[in-house]
Amino acid sequence: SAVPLKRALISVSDKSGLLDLGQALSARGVELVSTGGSAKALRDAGLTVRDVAEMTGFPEMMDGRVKTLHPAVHGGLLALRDNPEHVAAMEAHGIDAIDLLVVNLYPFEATVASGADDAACIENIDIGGPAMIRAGAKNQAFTCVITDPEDYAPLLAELDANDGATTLPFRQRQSSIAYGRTAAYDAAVSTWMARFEQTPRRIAASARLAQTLRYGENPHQSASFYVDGSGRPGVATATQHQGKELSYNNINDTDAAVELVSEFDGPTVAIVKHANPCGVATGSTLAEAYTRAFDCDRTSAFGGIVALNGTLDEATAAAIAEIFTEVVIAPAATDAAIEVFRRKKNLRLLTTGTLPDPRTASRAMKQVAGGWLVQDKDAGHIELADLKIVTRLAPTDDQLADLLFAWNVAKHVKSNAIIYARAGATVGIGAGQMSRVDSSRIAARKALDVAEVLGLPQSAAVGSVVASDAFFPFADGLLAAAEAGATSVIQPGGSMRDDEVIAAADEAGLAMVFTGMRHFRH
Ligand code: 93A
Repeated sequence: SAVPLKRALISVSDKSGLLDLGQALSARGVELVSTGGSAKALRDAGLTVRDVAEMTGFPEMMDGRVKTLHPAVHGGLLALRDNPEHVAAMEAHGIDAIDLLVVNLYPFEATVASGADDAACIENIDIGGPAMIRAGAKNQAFTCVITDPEDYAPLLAELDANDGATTLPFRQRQSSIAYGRTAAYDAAVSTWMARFEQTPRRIAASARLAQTLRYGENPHQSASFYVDGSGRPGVATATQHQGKELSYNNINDTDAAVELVSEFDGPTVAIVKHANPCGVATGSTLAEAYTRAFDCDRTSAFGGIVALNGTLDEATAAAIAEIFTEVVIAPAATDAAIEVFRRKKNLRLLTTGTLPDPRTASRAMKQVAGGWLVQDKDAGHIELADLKIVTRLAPTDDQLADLLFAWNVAKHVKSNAIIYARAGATVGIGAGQMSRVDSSRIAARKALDVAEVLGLPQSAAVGSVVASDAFFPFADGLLAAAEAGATSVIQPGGSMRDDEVIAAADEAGLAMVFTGMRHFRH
């Protein structure tokens, strides 16, 4: 089952590690065949490369849409070398066996995430790459497929350990990775395309009744839960490990909680009540993040929904179990964590497998009397580079990190949303007020409560950053935040009175950044 590696076809968009790999393969006497950009990169590094166009006898054409879609390539990937008919066909048509396929795909997901226009997204749907990956992965008896630069080193180790050959177990493992990759890739394409599909009528057509609920938002309302078949990870597709049935409000709140924590990379926990977070925090561990989130509003956290963006471990479960919690949702849970909850009969534990990507496009519907409002889900995302510093004073790096943290929380808080945050934890959240100043006041009030709970000498908002989901129409809201102790501000900007608001920020010694994006949520 060991197949000596004589010929490799390399076609990669992500060229990281390419030259080292090319050199290592060349040094082992492997013939390199490659597509345009990859061939050029290898050649520029002084390696000998055969163009795939020479192998197919066709030039790469139609802006690269057709490069490798040719029997000379697919025959070389799919031929069973121990099948005399296959071998005869290779000889008759001059097809060379391809022992190794190294492909990574056009960056479709990243292109969508960058907010590129439809034409650019479509051009980044890779056709030839997945076709080759699937062909090579099917022919795992002879062809080894590598789809991730992370697997270059294991490949070379495999060759070293097997006298320049690949073994069947290695190829089988790579095949499964390969199909995982093309499945995820096509799922991303389908999800992106589905944004055109999701009219209320089509959603209704694909909806499947998942659960008849005991009642709706209130006991006198009957209700049910439908899933839309999109497969988006979250409350609709989660596995429930224990506890009684989810209620209508549980599902609604759990959804808000999962979507919120999915915005963050490091260990992060959100506690949600009435579809708003009452505490969100990062930490060096999830247990620490939970405690910090809990400290933001210990009263409201009672009977809340806790969402984690990482695997629920025993320590975190033990901390959560100290108070009454309705639902805990995480991508996964350790056996020990599950064991901690087993005694808590009223607590529902859900795992989602993975987290939803907050940047994937989808549609959101809301019913009004006599109709539906349909819009893109708010997949807006702000990075450091998007921020515009508008005050004389610039935020420090720590403040910038907190500003982005608070901003990402604000996206998930009902408008008007005002969030005070410090060191990667909310210290005061003002939600759902008709006036922004009132939300500011509530958030500041909460920061005083936090100080009392933690025994701080002054408001927890002192030295904090503040995020506002929409612009401050007047300076008053901003000044209220400064008075509460905030030292730096993130907001969309775009008010008629921006100049006044910026002048007030300068006057108050605040650092302020504009995002240029609003996050209303109603
Ligand atoms: O446009 S394609 O779908 N048509 C093809 O025939 C094809 N063959 C390989 N894209 C195709 N590829 C992709 O080109 C590979 O999956 C890889 O991502 C990329 C490498 O191109 P280059 O070597 O020119 O940078």
